[in-house]
Amino acid sequence: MTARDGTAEARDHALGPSSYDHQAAVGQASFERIEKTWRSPSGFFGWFTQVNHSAIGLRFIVTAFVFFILSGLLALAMRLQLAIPLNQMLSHETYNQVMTVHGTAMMFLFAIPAMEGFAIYIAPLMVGARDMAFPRLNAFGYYVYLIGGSAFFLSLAFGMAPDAGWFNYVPLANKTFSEGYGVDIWTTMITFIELSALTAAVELIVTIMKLRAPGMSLDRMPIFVWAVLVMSFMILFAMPSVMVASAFLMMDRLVDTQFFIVENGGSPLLWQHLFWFFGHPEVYIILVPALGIVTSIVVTFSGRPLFGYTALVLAITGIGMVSFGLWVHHMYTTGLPFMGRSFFMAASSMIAIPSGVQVYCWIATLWGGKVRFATPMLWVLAFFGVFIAGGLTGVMVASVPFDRQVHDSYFVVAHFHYVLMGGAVFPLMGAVYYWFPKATGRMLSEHLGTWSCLTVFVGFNITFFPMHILGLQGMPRRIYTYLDGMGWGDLNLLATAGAFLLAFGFALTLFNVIHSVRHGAAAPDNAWGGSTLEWATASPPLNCNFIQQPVVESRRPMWDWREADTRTVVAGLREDRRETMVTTLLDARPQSVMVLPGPTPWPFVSAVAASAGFIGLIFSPWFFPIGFFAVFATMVLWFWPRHPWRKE
Ligand code: HEM
Ligand SMILES: [Cu+2]
Repeated sequence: MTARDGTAEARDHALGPSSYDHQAAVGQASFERIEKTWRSPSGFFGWFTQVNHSAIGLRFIVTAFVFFILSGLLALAMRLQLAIPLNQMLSHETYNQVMTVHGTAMMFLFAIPAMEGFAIYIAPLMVGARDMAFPRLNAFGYYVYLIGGSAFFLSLAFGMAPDAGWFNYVPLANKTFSEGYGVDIWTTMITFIELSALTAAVELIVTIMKLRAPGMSLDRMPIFVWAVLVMSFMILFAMPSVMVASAFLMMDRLVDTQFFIVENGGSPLLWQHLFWFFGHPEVYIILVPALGIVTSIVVTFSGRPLFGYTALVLAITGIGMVSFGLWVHHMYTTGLPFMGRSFFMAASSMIAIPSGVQVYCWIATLWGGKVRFATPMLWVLAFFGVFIAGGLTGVMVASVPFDRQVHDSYFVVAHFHYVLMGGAVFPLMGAVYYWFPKATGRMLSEHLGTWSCLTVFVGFNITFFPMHILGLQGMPRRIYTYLDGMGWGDLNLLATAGAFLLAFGFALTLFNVIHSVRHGAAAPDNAWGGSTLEWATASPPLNCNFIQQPVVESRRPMWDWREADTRTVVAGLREDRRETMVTTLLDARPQSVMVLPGPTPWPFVSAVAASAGFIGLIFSPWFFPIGFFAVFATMVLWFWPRHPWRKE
């Protein structure tokens, strides 16, 4: 397919149509009517009623990055504590809490919601839809996440945070060994936050399958949208497993069931299976959309069509499926049968194949293009370096004999930070630089961005590379301090210094964002000369996304309209209510028109009721029925039929 695309076309991509005149397309009067129909209410109370995907998506992103900063500060506290032997800055109780909250929050409150946020913000734009399929459910999911995440961090402020690690193993997490409320807070909050992930997944799947603009058949979907689709299905299959696990544990602790208690026939290994059946795919739930981000950036900045579209789609889907067959590699040391371990060892190594295919496609795309090294591309280059290093140590620990040596040592801490920072944080930073102009209508400073990327890259390697060596020297993970004579002091001090450089690098981007929101240079509609539809709307996007939904004729509509914006559009949607096209699953042929609901406070009220129930559950099982009825009551009000158009 790539041969046909040819590179001649690709070589000279101009920056797209500088600005499509959205107003002239429909005329001033219609433009204002449509924008009024789709407008989000403003003001304090208005904020609680907003449902547009761009509003909710942006909130997910901002909230996730706030949790990233908080968890990052906890990481700095840990690094300070570990800088020198026999340090007494943090007590061992505090260290355990800080470590657990850092790990849990980074995974559940930062990485996944940040990916969901970009998916919710960008995917509907990319498929040319006017909003998501269930805008109110979307708002509900956000409030659940916000309240659950905040309660989780508050527990740390009250010194009652969970302290059994992010995978919360039993028997350590049983009532016998973990008294107090910490573990209960963990189990309820996890269940709670997963609820928000599930709602996001459902909406994304339906939006991508049914609301694509006419002509965007499955094989014209941007890779980012494919990645979001795969991520959403993975969430759907993986999350229930950890929800079941934490519900069991909650019941063990609250009403004395015996799922995990050995003396009464329960099984601690059951926890590990249920947790890792979710936990391994979780890593790929984070990684897969990141691969989509990387692909978007690679295509735009190489200025040529993607090499190997089909191969990339198959690789991403393949990674999604294979990742459900790897979970036991976290349990090599639990005494499982030899055959079982061998199977999972083979499967774990196999994941390197689709990963390799992707790297090959990216390199080939860059190779044939004329690469522009703007900031989003720099973050992607950093991603290549870090992520590939993490992948290599991954293949090492996938092997049973090697893993038995380094299990629970700092080698593993180094490995998973290379994968998670490489696979999630670097692409997310790229995404921030790439889509900031779209979301705000302003450019970020390239100068600050370059320095930020460089410092983060160097700081990251100084922090985490030494941990490989510490691990091989035998330093176990999850210890709050170590003896002088172990010889681990120098490398730990180096790692701590690196962590501060790393933090400084992130601070540069934070400053860049805060400054540029107001003072950045104005961004055109298509700020980077991208090929996909999010660049076809204004920057920031119109309330209705597209004043007229475009009709898609290839994989790169924006490049088709490069010379002159000759877009074909959908006409005839009503202006006085929120309408968007519904199309067929495979070919995206027009099928019907969907009317989307507008602003309402009920998702917020419902989320508060659900939160009260969940948080109460930590203290008494009676909150289960109370919460249930409260949520039910708010849902009745939420779904009360009051659509004005029914009267017509
Ligand atoms: C920003 C820089 C970061 C630093 C300096 C850092 C540092 C640390 C440290 C010192 C530990 C404790 C190791 C131990 O005592 O065993 C840790 C654990 C962990 N970190 Fe990070 N980290 C960072 C970013 C991240 C990110 C971005 C993620 C995930 C997206 C993450 C996920 C985890 C997890 C899952 C654990 C394990 C917690 C546990 O053992 O239960 N970290 N990190
Ligand atoms: Cu795994």
